[in-house]
Amino acid sequence: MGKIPSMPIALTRPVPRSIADAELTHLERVPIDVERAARQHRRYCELLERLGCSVRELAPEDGLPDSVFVEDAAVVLPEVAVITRPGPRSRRAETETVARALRFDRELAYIEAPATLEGGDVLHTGRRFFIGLTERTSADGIDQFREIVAPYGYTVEAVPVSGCLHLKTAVTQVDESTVLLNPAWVDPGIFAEFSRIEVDPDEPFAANALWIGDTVVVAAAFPKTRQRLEQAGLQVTTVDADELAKAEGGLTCCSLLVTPG
Ligand code: CIR
Repeated sequence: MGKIPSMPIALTRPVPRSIADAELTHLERVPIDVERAARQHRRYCELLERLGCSVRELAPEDGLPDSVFVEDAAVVLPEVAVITRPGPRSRRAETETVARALRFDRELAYIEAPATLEGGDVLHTGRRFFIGLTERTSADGIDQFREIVAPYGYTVEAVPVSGCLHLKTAVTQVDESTVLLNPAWVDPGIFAEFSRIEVDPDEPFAANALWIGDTVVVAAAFPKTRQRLEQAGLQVTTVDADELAKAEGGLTCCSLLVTPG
């Protein structure tokens, strides 16, 4: 009998009441409609379920303005979960509840002070990691990550990023052999072994797409990039995320995918 495919778990956390105070680095602060952001987030979670994820929602953390962006708090591999150390002080407490949620699924390892590392900088493909060297992820954070994962046979490459928050703001994987990227923010040459699709120049933030199973999720605000992906033969679906984007969050950052180990 064939192996029954096991669904990835998607950890999520609801939009906090304080999201208007979210950290911003490359965006101007504009008012955020909390109800609308929460509605978009619920639709996003429903979409994850439809795509075959088992959504496990953490308790809200209304006092932590960026707590909906759970991707940044951990990187989960089949062998270990690396609990990160986010750059901004305001985000550090987010990791405690994420670690607690993961402790029965995985052995935990920690990025230790003074190093910093955020999950949004970690692009995982097969046995390789590309990790953005950014304002949020320091060189010693990358070194610590490498030491944690090397015993399991993973390699780690540091990638310079400029003009955006995280590596995955600039590039994400959209199938086994293809990345979607914004060449203004990351050097496409680093991904020479992949087929590369560039975002439409009018849609710089479209590079943050979420690949689940045989579907690529793109924010509804990026129809031109969606078209490029479809022309490349990829199956694409969209979700509204423009209210969450005002807090400088994309699609990958609203879930932490845990593939059964
Ligand atoms: C921050 O600046 O930390 C949040 N406002 C946005 C984090 C987005 N995270 C991600 O893309 N992985």
